[in-house]
Amino acid sequence: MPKTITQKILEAHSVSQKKEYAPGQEIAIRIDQTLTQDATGAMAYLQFETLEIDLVDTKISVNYVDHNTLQMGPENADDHRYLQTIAAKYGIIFSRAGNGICHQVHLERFSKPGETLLGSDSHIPTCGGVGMIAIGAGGLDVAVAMGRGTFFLSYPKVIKIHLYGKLKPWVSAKDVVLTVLEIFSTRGNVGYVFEYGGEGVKTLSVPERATITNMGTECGVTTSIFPSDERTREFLKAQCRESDWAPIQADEDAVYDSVVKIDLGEIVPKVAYPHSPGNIKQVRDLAGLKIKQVCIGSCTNSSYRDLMVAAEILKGKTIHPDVSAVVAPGSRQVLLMIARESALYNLLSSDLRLLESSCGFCCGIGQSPQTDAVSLRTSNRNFLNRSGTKSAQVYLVSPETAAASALTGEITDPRDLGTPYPHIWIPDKFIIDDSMFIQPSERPERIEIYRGPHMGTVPLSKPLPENILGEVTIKLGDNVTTDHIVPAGSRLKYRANAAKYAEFTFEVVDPSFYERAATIRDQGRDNIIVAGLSYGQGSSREHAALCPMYLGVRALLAKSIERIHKANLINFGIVPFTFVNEADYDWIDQGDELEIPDTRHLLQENKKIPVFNKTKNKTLEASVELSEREKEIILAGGTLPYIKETQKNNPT
Ligand code: MIC
Ligand code: SF4
Repeated sequence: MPKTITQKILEAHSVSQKKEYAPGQEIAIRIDQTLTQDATGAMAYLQFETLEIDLVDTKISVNYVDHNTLQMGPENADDHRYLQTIAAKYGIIFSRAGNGICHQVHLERFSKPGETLLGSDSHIPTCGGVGMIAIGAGGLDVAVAMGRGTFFLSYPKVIKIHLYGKLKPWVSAKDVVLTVLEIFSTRGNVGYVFEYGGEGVKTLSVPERATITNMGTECGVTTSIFPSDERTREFLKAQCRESDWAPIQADEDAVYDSVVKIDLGEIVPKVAYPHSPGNIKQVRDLAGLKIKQVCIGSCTNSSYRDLMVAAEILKGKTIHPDVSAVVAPGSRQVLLMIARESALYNLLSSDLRLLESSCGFCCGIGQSPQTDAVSLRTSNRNFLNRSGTKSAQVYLVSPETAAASALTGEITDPRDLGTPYPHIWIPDKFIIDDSMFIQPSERPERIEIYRGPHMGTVPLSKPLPENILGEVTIKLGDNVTTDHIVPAGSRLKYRANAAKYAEFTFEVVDPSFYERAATIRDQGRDNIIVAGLSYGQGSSREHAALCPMYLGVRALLAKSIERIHKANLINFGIVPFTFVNEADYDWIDQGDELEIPDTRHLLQENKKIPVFNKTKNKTLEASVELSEREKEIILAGGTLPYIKETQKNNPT
């Protein structure tokens, strides 16, 4: 039977031994590579340690320090040392702070067509740019995959995005993915993979493809993937890794769930306006809006090509005096390359400030804009307060639009600059210097794990009770992101201490949530969250489930839930209910007393579950979509208690 690229790779990695694969069916796949980063890594490895495994069971596992390299206070530096000793002991490559953003570095140095990659970050699909199945997940799922080599996922439906034509000057990969977001929006895409194909693919280099697969995450798909072709070979060859290349194409008559055609030649510069990457307009529609800040970088747009293009646009000019502009190269390789060319000189002499090769501004670690400022960024997310300034208006654009606007001080369509579009020559060979990777120890038994004094323990949930009885502690609307649930930025340093970090749960939307939830928990009642559509968009941070669990949240009742977050809720024993009838959402208010009786039994029977709103004296219906395995996990109170239970019952 003819197959899509997605089907080929998934089926070749399946350990489920199915004769046929149907969308929605849970399968287990073999994971070749894993990736963690410091913001999610410390908690992931604390959980990994509880699995009591000697060495990772993957071909390659890499542990990056790239998010919080600013290190305000000792917490981050302590965590980084913890991560380094963990890596040395368990067979994991350690990428030191300064080596670059995990996705960019992994693409350059480890990505391999046809393999699978699982990582504790939502932008793992970046490596789909070389034809890998690269999936983001919560830290616990990655910990389990490192230990056991497998990962469970729902067999996806595949949408083909057929590209044809060629991008016009001043239009680049970011505009392509913003067009994809315009078509698909940030919700309603759970369970799908975007598979790119068509003649237009050839016109895009691997880093451009990676910009597109990176930001596909914002649509909520399982992953995005490109074929592996001569352009992929050219990229791997430049990285001195041609032997890692293998061709991968979809079969000619492969069947897709749907096909969407995009003419690259018709795309114009686009922008995502506040506060969602799904709010798309043409740059020209916003032209003239005064800006205060420009940030070029992040895992979406920080490749050699992106920075060279920005440098060429800025060459010999200076940025507008009202604009504060920064650039963060995606990797040390990119930084070394632009330093070797005169691009770094051009950037700096245009008055841009150089930041470390790290995530930094993208998740609010530094560069918070001034009050009410308009900030233009080449990153992938503009959620409320993510920049660290709640009143800031963050717009997401291409490097071309960012550089042009930095010069004029207002949002500017780069086509209107009136200068020729810079042609960037991509070298045949990049600078290869792997000295900032530290290989695992050859004597792991001698490694002692370093633990900083602030580090917490892994909180565990209890088995699901017969009845859930409690209060709606918070009622939220549509599109609640994990940035709303638990903040990044200056709070990121508490990620290894769930008890401390939990104090900031829902800080952005309701600073009194923590007190309320802790009081209800201490009274022995359950906390219940009610939400609208697409709850849990955005990042993979498992703390968005872990912290609510710590505060006694037992159930979520939403109109719909995003993939990674739903998996995280299950991992921490929170029941992910959805309304059978969405209109019932209006029958619940914050503070209402709810009773969900006989939950254990009804859940096992796959029955609709009655939710009695005692305050309104009204019964609503909820459902929970879980595989048999997930049901067991929820009943046990989460993945770690479930693993312990199964180990006790089947000691081998
Ligand atoms: C992000 O972009 O929000 C992050 C920070 O990289 C997260 C991971 C995290 O929350 O630590 C992600 O996208 O998964
Ligand atoms: Fe880092 Fe931003 Fe990419 Fe997340 S989205 S990995 S914070 S650069």
